[in-house]
Formats: sequence, C-alpha cells, structure tokens
Amino acid sequence: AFVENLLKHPTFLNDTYTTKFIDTTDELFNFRKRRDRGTKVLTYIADITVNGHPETKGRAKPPAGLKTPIAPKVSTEAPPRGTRQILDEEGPQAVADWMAAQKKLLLTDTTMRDGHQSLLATRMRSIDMIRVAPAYAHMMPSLFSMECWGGATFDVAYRFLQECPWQRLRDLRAAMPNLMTQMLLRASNGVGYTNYPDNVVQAFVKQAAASGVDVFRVFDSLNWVENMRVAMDAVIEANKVCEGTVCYTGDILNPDRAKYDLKYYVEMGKALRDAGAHVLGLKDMAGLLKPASARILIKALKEEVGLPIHFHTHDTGGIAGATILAAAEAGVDAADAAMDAFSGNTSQPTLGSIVEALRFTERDTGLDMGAIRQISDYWEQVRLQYAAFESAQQAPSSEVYLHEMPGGQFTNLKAQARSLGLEERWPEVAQTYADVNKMFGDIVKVTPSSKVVGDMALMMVSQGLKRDDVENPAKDVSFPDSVVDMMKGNLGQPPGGWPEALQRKVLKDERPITDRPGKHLAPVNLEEVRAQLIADLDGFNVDDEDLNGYLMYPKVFLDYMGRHRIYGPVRTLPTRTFFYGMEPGEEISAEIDPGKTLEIRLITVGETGDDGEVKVFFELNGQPRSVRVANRE
Ligand code: BTN
Ligand code: 3PY
Ligand code: ZN
Repeated sequence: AFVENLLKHPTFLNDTYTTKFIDTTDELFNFRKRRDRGTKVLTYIADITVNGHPETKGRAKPPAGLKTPIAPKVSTEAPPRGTRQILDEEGPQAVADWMAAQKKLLLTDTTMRDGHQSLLATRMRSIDMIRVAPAYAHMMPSLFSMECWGGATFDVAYRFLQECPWQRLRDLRAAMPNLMTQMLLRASNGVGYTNYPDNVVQAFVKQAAASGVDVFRVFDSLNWVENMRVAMDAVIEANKVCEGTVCYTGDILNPDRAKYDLKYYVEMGKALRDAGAHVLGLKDMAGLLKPASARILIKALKEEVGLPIHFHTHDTGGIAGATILAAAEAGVDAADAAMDAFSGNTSQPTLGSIVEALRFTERDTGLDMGAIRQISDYWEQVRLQYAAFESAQQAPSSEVYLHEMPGGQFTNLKAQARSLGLEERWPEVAQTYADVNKMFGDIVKVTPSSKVVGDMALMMVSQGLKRDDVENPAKDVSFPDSVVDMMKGNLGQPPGGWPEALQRKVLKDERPITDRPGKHLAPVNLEEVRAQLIADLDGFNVDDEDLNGYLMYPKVFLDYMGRHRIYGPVRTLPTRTFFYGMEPGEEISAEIDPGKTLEIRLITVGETGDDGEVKVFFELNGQPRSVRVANRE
C-alpha cells in the first residue's frame, strides 16, 4: 500500500516529488504496518502471480519447464591463489609489474557486467551471478579479473531488479576471494550520467574499494584527462588498481578522421600514465578498432607509454575476435572477453574461442577449456531465463562503422526508436546519429556523451530535422536538455572544444564553462545528507553504502527503499519467480540469510473480491499463510 499510495499521490504524479515529500506526507504511512520478511516476500510473489511483472508483460517468455540453473559443483576447500593475492600482499604496482612480465594473454571475464549490459539490457540478477562465482574461483583461478560491477549495473539493480548493488559486490567478493573484481567507473560521472561534486566521487570510490572492487577502469566520456584525476586519485589513494582508460573512436588509418590519429592516443596514454595509472585501459566501446589499426596502435602505446595495456572491445561488427588476436600479436597484456553464452554481437568476443585460438602459441592463455564449457553451460541456462530482455538485433552489424554506437547503447536505442514509432526509420536514426556526431565536432561517444548524441538524433528524426536545419541560425530549434547541458560544458571539454556557432545557438545568451565541472559544484555535506535521509526514512539506519547509493541516484534509491519495505529481500527469489510469480502447486526456496531459508509453496489464488483484492494461499515452511493483494488487471 505504501508504494501504491506513493505512486498515485498527486505530488508524485506532478513530478514535484522531493526527498521531503515522504516525510511531510503522513497519509502515505496510513496503511503501512510492520511485517516480517517472509510475509513481505509472499506479498511480492502474490502480486507478481496475480498482476504479472511490468517489465516482462507482452515480451517473449522463457521455455516452459525451464529449471533453475545449476552451477558446476566445487570443493569446499579454499580456491587456488590468484591475482587478488598479488594485489592484497604486494599492492597495485606489483599487479602491473606482474602483468607486464607475463607471456600469456591475460583475460578478463565480462559476463557479469558488460556481457548482460550489452545483450540483456543489464537485467541479470545477483543470484544468477553468485551461484556460479565459486566455480570461477576454483576452475578459472588464472583469469586476470572478473568485471562484475559498475557501468549501468548500479542503477539497474536498484531501479529494475529491486536489489542492493553493494550487496551484490560483497557477495561476489566473498565467493571469489582469489580473483580481482573489476568495475567500470565513468570518472567524475561516477556510475551516473552527470558530473558529481568531487567529494561525492571520492566517497563513492572509497566505498567501492571497501565493499570489494579491486580494479577500477576509469574513463571519461569526452576523453578529457583533466576530468579523470579526481576519480583516479581516489583509486590510487585506496591502494587499488587504477586502470586509466583511453576511449577509442574513429579509425587511426582514416585520413578523414585526423582528429583521432595515432599521436592523439599516444599523447592521451602518456597523460594517463603521468596522472598515476597503473595500467592503461584501451576501451573500444563500439567495437571500431580493426585488426590492422590494432597492430599499429598497441605497438605504439606499448613502446611510448610503457604501461601494461588492457584492451576492451565489442563484437558488434562481428570481427572483434580478429582484433583481439592482432592486439595479442602486437603485445597487448590483457583483453576482455565474455563467456561463450553471453558473447558475440554487441557483447564481447567469445572467451573460449580466444583461448583456443591462442593455444600452442606464445600467447597461450593457459585457461582450461573444460572449465569454460561447464561454466558456459550454466550461463546458457541463465540466459534463457531472461528471454523477455533479449533484443531484436540477433546478428552482427557492420552498420556500427557508420553510427559508432557503444555496444550497450545500440540495442537500447533501437528499442527506444521502436517505442517512439520510428522502428522502420532505423536507418535514418543511424545516419542521423552519425550526422549529430559530426555536428558536435566528432566526439567520443560513450556514456554519458553517447546518450546526448542519441537524444539529439531521436529528436531530429521524430521532428523531421536535418543537420542543415539545426545549424541554420534563422531556424528555431528546441534542443533536448541533455544537449544544452553538454554545450554548457557540464560534461567537460572535447578535444578542440565545442563547435562555437552551434554552441551559441544552443546556449543563446548563456556563457559556457571551459574548466572542470567539478570546480563549480560545492562539496556535499555528507553527514547532513545522511541525517536528513535517516529522518526521511523514518529512522532507518542509513549506512555508508546506502548513503553513496542515494548520492548517485536520490530518487531511484528512495523508490527502492519504499519497495524494500513492502517486499523485503526479493533478491533471494529464483529469477523465474521474480519475473513471473508462481504456479499453483509449485515449490521454491529462498535463502534470506545464510542458513535461513524460506520454503514456499503456492497453494492457490482465490477469487477477486468486490474490493478488488485477491487472497493468495501459500505454505511457508510447512505452515499455511495467505496474503491479500490488489488485482490491478
Ligand atoms: C535482505 O534483507 O536480505 C535483502 C537485502 C537488503 C538490502 C538492504 S535494504 C536497505 C539497505 N539499503 C540498501 O541499499 N541495501 C540495504
Ligand atoms: C557504461 O558506461 O556503462 C559503458 O558500458 C560504456 O561503454
Ligand atoms: Zn563495453
């Protein structure tokens, strides 16, 4: 009732909702009573069983009879030593030195972050990751790292999966004590879409390190090193691995894209080294780096920057495997790949195939194909459960060389275009995205700058505007807020600055900033915010993780907390139950605390009464229990 009241409240509907709203609006609390966690979870199951899950309605369903995936069994003994021990015992510089001394190509498994972010709209739930984590620790201890946190996973966990991202991190960290965990951090944009005050970025990094992140891949969406220092310094201060990252765009061999030539990347690599990076990340978020360019680029970066290099790409165009092999030949130290069942297309290239391709060569990864197959069989079962989130894009796409959309954005923007009724006009959207990039001066497109380009492109296509119209000083154009914000300088500066005429048109009389956005943002008084949040949440004990979640995403966090109070620890439910509820006679279990398990059986769903409520009958640990939920169908 709490959330229903909240969601229907006029203030909420008017969008004038603030943090104060909850605590000054007593009627929201009229129906709330304290209930135990078992009842809360039953309420959730009853609600989904009766009303369906809003996110899976009308979408493809998993195959009938699909069982909960079972991960490979491993021994209860401690797993073998791995990179994590090097970091813990000798520090981040020792990790970098160790990397550089390896002959083999080191691999990072991205399945738990970019794999599902790029293929399943980031919807993978923690439980499906945690179950297989011990198998990674025992069966693949020589992986370089596990990318499992950050990027879009942070807000999606709170927003759509009703789970705490910090808890996911702690659980994974505990289950893989020998492997370095890795996160993607958008520098001053944290894990959000806008610049945060410096002390918010610092607090976030400190908390991520404390909760379990070992390797921080830090990038800036305009490749502006100046805007990366606060985040990089915080990582170094936490004694974790700072992977200062260059985002790759264009083509170093294309004379028409001279802005991003070899010299540009080498200079940026040197600047990141001088800023203290332990490792140089090369982030090809759209999958544009071709094998021939990779040979030249990797060789130059190795020689002139001198740091170990960690290469990340996407297989959108279908030839990223070839690029990784070329990079390996040119001496790249580590590369990202996704476990087979979560690889290919907009995701990373196929881990097992890279391992095979390099077997019996100088760069042999040494990874065990039997282990890869077993773990991938598990992931295949997991992927089937998320049928509702599969994209329509089921083949590689050489169109990526036209629009240069990052892997995570491509399928997302297609879905957005569909929802705006622009589905058949996709080729036009792709072309317009490319035009907008040129109009903005040819920029790096990666979250959040890629979102701005996407917003502008969709606006132009839906309003029938061409680049000429937008640039015509005599034509009135109302620009998306994100474009205005970016032209103000609030995401930082691209190489060479913003095109002046367009910037003047967008900003009218307002003057842009040209220095660091963080310089213009006052530090947040963290303890004041915490005290206010505790008051807003009725005395809830707001710990440092909660506070950092709130600082990144205030409204998303509060909505999550509101639902958490009604539905409890639903992250412990099997994925099928979470998205589809239960069938009469079905039985599931949910471990809500280590050793405390709820055995839940759905008996039957009653008739809907005149009050619009349905009584749903369960057995909870052998005891009959019923809950009432509104039938909203
Ligand atoms: C459980 O109770 O086992 C489920 C996880 C609870 C997460 C809690 S909810 C309040 C606090 N804020 C978070 O973001 N996570 C914790
Ligand atoms: C993110 O920022 O989430 C990305 O994956 C960028 O490539
Ligand atoms: Zn990526």
